[in-house]
Amino acid sequence: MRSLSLVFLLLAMSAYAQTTAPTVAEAQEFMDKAETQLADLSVKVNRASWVQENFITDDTQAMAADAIDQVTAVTTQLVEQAKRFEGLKLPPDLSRKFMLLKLSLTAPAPKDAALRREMTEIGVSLDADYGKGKYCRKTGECLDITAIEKLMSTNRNPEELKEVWTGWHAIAPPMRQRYSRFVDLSNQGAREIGFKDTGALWRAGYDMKPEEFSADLERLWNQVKPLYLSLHTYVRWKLAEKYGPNLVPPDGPIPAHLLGNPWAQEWGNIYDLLGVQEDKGGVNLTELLKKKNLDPKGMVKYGEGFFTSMGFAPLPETFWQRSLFTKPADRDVVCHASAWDLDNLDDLRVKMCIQVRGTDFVTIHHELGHNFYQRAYKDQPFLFKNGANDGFHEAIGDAIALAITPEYLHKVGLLENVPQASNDIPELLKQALDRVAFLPFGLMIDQWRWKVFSGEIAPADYNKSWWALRLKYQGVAPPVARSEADFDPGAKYHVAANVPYTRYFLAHILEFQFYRALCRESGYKGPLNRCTFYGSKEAGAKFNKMLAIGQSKPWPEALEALTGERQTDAGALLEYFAPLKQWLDEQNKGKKVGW
Ligand code: X8Z
Ligand code: ZN
Repeated sequence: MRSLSLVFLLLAMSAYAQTTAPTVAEAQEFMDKAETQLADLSVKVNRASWVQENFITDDTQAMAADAIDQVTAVTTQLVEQAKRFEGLKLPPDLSRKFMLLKLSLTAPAPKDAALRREMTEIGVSLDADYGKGKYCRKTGECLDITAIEKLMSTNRNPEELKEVWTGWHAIAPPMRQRYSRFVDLSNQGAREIGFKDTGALWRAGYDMKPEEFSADLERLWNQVKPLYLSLHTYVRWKLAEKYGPNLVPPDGPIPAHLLGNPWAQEWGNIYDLLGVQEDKGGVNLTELLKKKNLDPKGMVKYGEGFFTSMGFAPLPETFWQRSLFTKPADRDVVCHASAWDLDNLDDLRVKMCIQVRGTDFVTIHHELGHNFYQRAYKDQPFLFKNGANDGFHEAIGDAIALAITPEYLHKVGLLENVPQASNDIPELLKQALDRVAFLPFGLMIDQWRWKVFSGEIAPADYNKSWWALRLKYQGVAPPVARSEADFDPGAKYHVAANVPYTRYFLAHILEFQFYRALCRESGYKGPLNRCTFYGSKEAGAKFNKMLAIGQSKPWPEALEALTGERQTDAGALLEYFAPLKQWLDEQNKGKKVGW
């Protein structure tokens, strides 16, 4: 009898707890438990995904899907339970955690377990299909994406380029149905937790209203657009000289297969076609690396050396044991470069199929930027272990890579003689081909995806709208007629793998802001493009201040900690390229701008 009344009492108490207003203490307790649980599950997902991306098989796919399904289920449930605390006045840190919890799934899932599982399996299968993607030529030779990128960087035969471009894009049509189902399922999940759609959830991660964020992007794009147009005009003119006006119309878009890259996203590989006279030996990074006989691991060592020179601790021994630096010959892996933090503490790794060439040297610094960021915020609570916003995470290593100047290369023994700074136009052009050409590409991918998620772009228009945006922002066109039998977005890793992309647009602006601030901190005076802060402990300490904040504060505070500025702003980028802009406009006189 007594025990029965105790049960009633307990039941009554718990019903009371559910119906009465929750307290801040309860919210705190809920969040502490949630963070412990999520941290634990994240390690399992990391391990399963690491194995899946390093050994793509049906089994590893199923195992990764299990782990992702589990963390998705738990997060969805926590978000649901967290509704109880809505409207409660919480301390800023705690309230921020509730917000971040809601945004933590890139693909929010329906509550229905079968639908959630279906979505997860589609997600993993698209990522795997991209990783396995190959184009087999008539000769029987099969090219994976690493080989295709390599070929497209140096081959200048338009017919072959067209063949390979078309071949790579043929990996994607089988993804189309699954992608559109994935969009529907994820949208359902987003709506169930109070967002209009998954794109709206993505846009909510910038400490401002989603509409304000869209407006901010427009402002930034308008800041850099004149520079992009000048570059586009010059490159189109030189390509028209090389390939003839039938292939490259002097007043139209540039065919996307001629820009040295499968997606026409970075154009540095066609630098040699631009007819720029290099006086007193420009710096060819690929040659320097080869001359030094560097292997992939040796290249990563240089990257680490830059960070340690600024006062960051060396990478742990396990980084060197567990990372993947070269493409294994005997199995499928996702070669698209990535940086990992398996245990949210010290188990840092990169996974990258490194080739000994300049662009990979830059990408290594990019990836290490992620790793050093991860370590700098490792003492934050779980939900704050992230970049101030996702653009910050992408910009850290890029800011370091900007400091790979001739002076730096000389200091570390890779370059004998430092060329005069008097004519840096060739170097600036080389940089712009990668970093400025990228800007409209970095913007258009999510302009497409946000509309896909909102339903403004229907599945029947996926490809048409993709190319309309490619034309609008980049001024590029497909080399062969496209139709809705194609699914060209799926031939880009981040679409297949559902990785938001606006982060890279932001990063390409932020990296110059970070770079300029680090230069100032190191005491550098002189033209911005010649600054390196290699060895500057002052710059390192200031950098670390921003990095250690992680996502614990709204991003303007993190930005201020390093730069003193609270707005993302392209001023530093424009300052860096000012001499080039002037030069391009002189060259372009009389040429049509735009398409
Ligand atoms: O995906 C990446 C990194 C990994 S986070 C290699 N990037 C974007 C891309 O390759 O499309 C870096 C620049 C843009
Ligand atoms: Zn990255």
